Amino acid sequence: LSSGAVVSAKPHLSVLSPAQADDIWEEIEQITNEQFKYALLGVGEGGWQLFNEDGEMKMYRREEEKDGLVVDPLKAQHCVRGFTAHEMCNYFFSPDVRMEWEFTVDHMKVIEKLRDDTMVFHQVHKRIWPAAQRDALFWSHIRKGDESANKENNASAGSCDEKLVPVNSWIVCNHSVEVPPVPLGKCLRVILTISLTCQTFVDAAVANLPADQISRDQVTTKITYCATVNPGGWAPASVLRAVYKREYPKFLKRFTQYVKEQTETKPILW
Ligand code: 16C
Repeated sequence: LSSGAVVSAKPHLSVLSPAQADDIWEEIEQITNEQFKYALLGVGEGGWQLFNEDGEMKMYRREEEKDGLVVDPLKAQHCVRGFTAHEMCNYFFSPDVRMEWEFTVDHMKVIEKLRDDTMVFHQVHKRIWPAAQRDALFWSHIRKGDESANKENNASAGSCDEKLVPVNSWIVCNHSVEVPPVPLGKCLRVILTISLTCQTFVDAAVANLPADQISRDQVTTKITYCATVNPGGWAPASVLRAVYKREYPKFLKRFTQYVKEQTETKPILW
């Protein structure tokens, strides 16, 4: 763990009523499906502007404001060799490793574990002067993508090498909740919808081999990271856009590198 990090990965007692849990499940189903489709739409339509490019990594945004606050949606695409969609999504979802790669968080806690694949997190983020400190309360859900999406997106490896064959896809979706209630303290609460959608491809030359005969350097994952974050209260637009511009590329580069290092000596998790 990074020094000074306070992590609590163990939830306390279940604090959601059955009715609240039902509402969350309904929302999880709807938002996760929506985010999956939204990610696979790519950036061809929707007025996306490229604002950062670094090798295969491309970041797009749309300038948007709501009630005078900057809420620019972001869509980032990346293509990385050496690990699978399942591996990337597991590391993004797991509270046990979050503080090893997530440097915008001061401390986090699992508030509720609804199931192994679904938790409610509370995170207090680092403060950016002169704005007030932010926290976030959100459900996080991991699941395997619809098989048909792999076939439909056969041609959409995008900037990845054309001679790739789709294998599977995974998504982690994070979305703000209001329950169970967590006091604000000194923070303003951001409202977020963030998804990480990953598609595993293998080199066409090995596509017919059994999985255990395929090596890491024959595996490519196409990553689509989508984020819409409402800052939840006043912050200067110039500061916000500067933070976006700096933090998103930093996060995606650091996180993909982290997953590469973590997986390189382990058996492949398809
Ligand atoms: O998706 C990411 N991480 C996930 C696991 O933590 C999760 C995160 C959600 C929180 C995203 C926004 C929280 C507000 C951050 C406040 C600023 C921290 C910067 C500290 C710099 C030292 O889905 C990866 C997240 C990647 C980074 C996101 C940066 C977004 C900036 C949004 C600005 C909001 C208000 C800031 C007020 C000045």
